[in-house]
Amino acid sequence: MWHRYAVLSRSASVVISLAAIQILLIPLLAKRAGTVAEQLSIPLVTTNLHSNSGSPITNINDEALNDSWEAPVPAGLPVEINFRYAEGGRLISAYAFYVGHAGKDSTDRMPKRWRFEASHDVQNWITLDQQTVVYPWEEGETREFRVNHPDRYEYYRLVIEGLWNSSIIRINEITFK
Ligand SMILES: [Ca+2]
Repeated sequence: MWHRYAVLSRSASVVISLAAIQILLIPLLAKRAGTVAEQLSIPLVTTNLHSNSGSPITNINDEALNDSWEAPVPAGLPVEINFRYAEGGRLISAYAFYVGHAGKDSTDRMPKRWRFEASHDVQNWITLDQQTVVYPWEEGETREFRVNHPDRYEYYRLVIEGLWNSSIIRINEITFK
């Protein structure tokens, strides 16, 4: 603080212009920090399925619980949902599914059996978790699953091999932490 007083005693106008520069810089710096954080935390999401119109795959990780990703699943085809993070990747220690509020159109269309995998190069994948759901999904539920040996990866994917009771997949949101 001592130099602040020194500046103040020298010239009030210098203090005023310094304050003005700070006021101008603060929003610029905040915006830059926000952009970097977004690049790190928001992945590029893709799928091997053709999504229904109005229900794009990006709905699955858009922080909106009331919209959903939906797609018909051809018989015998494993569903892949791919998440790519910016260079440097991201550590994920748990993931969670959020179920919508549309009755069986939400609960029956949820996954039943899947693997959660990670990769550094899209060639070699390691299984971080695999699940077969035993308890029925409930409307509005958030169900979290923990990851074995969390580490920092650029690529993650869910390979879904079965749905609860439907040939259409619908997921409102997947979140990571
Ligand atoms: Ca959503």
